[in-house]
Amino acid sequence: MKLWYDKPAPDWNSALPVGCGKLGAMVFGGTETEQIQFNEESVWDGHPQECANPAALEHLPEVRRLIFAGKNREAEELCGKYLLGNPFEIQSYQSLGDLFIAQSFSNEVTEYRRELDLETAIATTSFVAGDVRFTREVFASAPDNVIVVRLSANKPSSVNCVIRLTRGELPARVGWDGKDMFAPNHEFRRYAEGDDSFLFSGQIDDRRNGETEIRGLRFASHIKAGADSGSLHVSDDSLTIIGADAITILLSGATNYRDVDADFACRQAIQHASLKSFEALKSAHIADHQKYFSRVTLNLGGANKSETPTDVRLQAVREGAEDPGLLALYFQYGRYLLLGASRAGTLPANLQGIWNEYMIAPWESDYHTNINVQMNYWPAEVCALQESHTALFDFIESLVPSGRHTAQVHYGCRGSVVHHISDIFGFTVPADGMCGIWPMGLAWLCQHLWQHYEFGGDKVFLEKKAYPILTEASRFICDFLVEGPDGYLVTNPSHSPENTFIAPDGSRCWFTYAATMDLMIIHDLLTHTIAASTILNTDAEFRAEMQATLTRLQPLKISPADGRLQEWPVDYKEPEPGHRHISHAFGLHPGNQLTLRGTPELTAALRKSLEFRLSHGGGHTGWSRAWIANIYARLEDGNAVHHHLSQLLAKSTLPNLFDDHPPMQMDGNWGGTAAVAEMLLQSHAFDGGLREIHLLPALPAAYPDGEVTGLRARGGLTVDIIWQGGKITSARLTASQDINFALRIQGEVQGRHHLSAGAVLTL
Ligand code: FUC
Repeated sequence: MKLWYDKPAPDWNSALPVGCGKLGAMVFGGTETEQIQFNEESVWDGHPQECANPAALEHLPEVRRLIFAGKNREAEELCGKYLLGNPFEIQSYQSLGDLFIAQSFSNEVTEYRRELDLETAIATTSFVAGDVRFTREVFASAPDNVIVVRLSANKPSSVNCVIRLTRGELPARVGWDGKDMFAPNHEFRRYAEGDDSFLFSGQIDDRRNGETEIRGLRFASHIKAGADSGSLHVSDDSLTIIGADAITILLSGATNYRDVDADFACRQAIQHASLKSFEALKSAHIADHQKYFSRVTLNLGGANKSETPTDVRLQAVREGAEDPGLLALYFQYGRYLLLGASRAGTLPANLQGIWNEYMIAPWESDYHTNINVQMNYWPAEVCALQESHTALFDFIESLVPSGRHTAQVHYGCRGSVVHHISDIFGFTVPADGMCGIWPMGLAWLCQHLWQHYEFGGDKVFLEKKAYPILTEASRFICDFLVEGPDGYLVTNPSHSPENTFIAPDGSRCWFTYAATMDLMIIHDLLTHTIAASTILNTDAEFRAEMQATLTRLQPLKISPADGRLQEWPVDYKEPEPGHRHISHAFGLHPGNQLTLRGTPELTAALRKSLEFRLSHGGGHTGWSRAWIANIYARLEDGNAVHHHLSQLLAKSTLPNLFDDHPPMQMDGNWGGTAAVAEMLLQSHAFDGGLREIHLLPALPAAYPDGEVTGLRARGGLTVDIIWQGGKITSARLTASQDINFALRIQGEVQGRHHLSAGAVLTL
């Protein structure tokens, strides 16, 4: 389980990531110049501020009236003028800095190799210069909250180097879209501390619109080098080491986001870690990583190509080769990346996970809630990284108070609302243009809270964490819905994420009422909130209100013209028929309102919509392709899953196996990982009211032999499966709680089963 290369990384998209949820780093593996670009999760431009816009509520009735009157274009003009937040933008997540290690060799470098071992979470670069083998190991330690870099050689006194720490020095890294943004917006100083440490410390200058006060976060990074023998000299901008047997460099990063002094936090982390030997740091790191990572194993068969460099394997897949081992590696890499970007107690994974080289990143490297941040966590439960999922829950909870304010100011509604983008400062208002006027973010995010309960069965979590948020989101929805032209309850204004339609007057429009995805998300949310209030035996009155609301919700529609599931309540023409968002698939995946056997007609109609999208060039972004693979898994079409996962690797994957939107965006990695799990195990459906556990629901012909262990199913099951010649040969289901379930294997019903907590079913 290694990514490996026989050359240093020519660029960031080839560098190798390490991370521990709070800190992340990209290792380039250069020989004479090693570059380690690093991140700390809270280095964000911006600050908490009032963004709600009172004009919104004033104009909402007129917007609604115009939309119901079919005057979509006029409504849109009002939306653009009055419904957005003020301000309606967020600032970017930023790189914290770069560590450079310069070494010079008089001899040619040979036997070069750099690799990332997913089992130890260590990036290693090694090469020979003259008669000395040099090795560098880099890891991000969750237990010790530092990045550790170890330089060693197989001959004593051979390690000589100069270490520098910089921030925002590389102009090309400042603005991703070519904008002329060369000066990083920070106040910044670097200095030596003691005789073995070096640091920088500063503040993000977030002044905009003539503001005078700097309210950006303070940030810091410290390094401390410990040389085994040799000499160490520190100046105001570098550390020089001469004649060491080996060196251990500890790198920390922090901001004052959580009300601690950034410098103090860095100093403390370094002091604590420097009490340990390198070996002790390394073994604590490996044990911590393996506690989570080794829960799941996967073998998809195929030839063993581990002797071939990863970029060469990827190139072969681009040229049409089959490489099941590379997909298995990609799957485990997705798990590795989620552990690297998200741990209990950290901020959740953003658009780039935690790895970002820019000061102004693509889409600010933010939290998009109309697919992206959710996709990040699709693999979390099924792939046994449920602790990482909790970072998302804390974040959702942190948005509730600001969302409550937005719900009131913008819509005059109870409850709480989140629109389509957010940052770490509680941003919940509509932003970023028309697509921002989408009040479904919190409602969708609630699915994750519910799923965590479904998989793990933790009632305390349901009561204390999930339910209060579910009710906030549901209250907002109950108030936001209005009666539509057919007497049903509908959302208004409404749009299908990022997609437009042709209105009857020929204009291209965003807004209508009751876009299908809204209806599906609302169905999902209210169904789960009702279930939760029943399980917790609470809020009977509100439960009745939600039940009544659900009954009156506008039904989904199939186009009389062509049998596709409609994306909007009116069968509008589409200016972009291959659009990347397939929002009306929500009910099938990630939701479960539609299932292959439970709602055959709607599901068949959705399949038609999907095929239409694909025949018009759909699936062109990484995350979109990954979603399509998940949808086909729910349609139990294994060969289509295989096709789209192969396309994901071939067309939307960078040399370091990061997802390529383009540009790099990590949701596709996690969507792809979830799709692999989804082809092997599903537990979202019900059969006659009983939870259905489906083994190998969508096994592609391309993987006739394989084995998976440790996947999780809803209802508290851990599942191991072995298959040969395309057929299951054995399976083991271990229950963590009492469960009654219907078993299905490769499409065929296999009876009903009961397992008590701790019991095992062997097939
Ligand atoms: C959504 C998508 C884009 C991109 C952005 C970050 O807006 O439509 O493709 O992924 O998020």
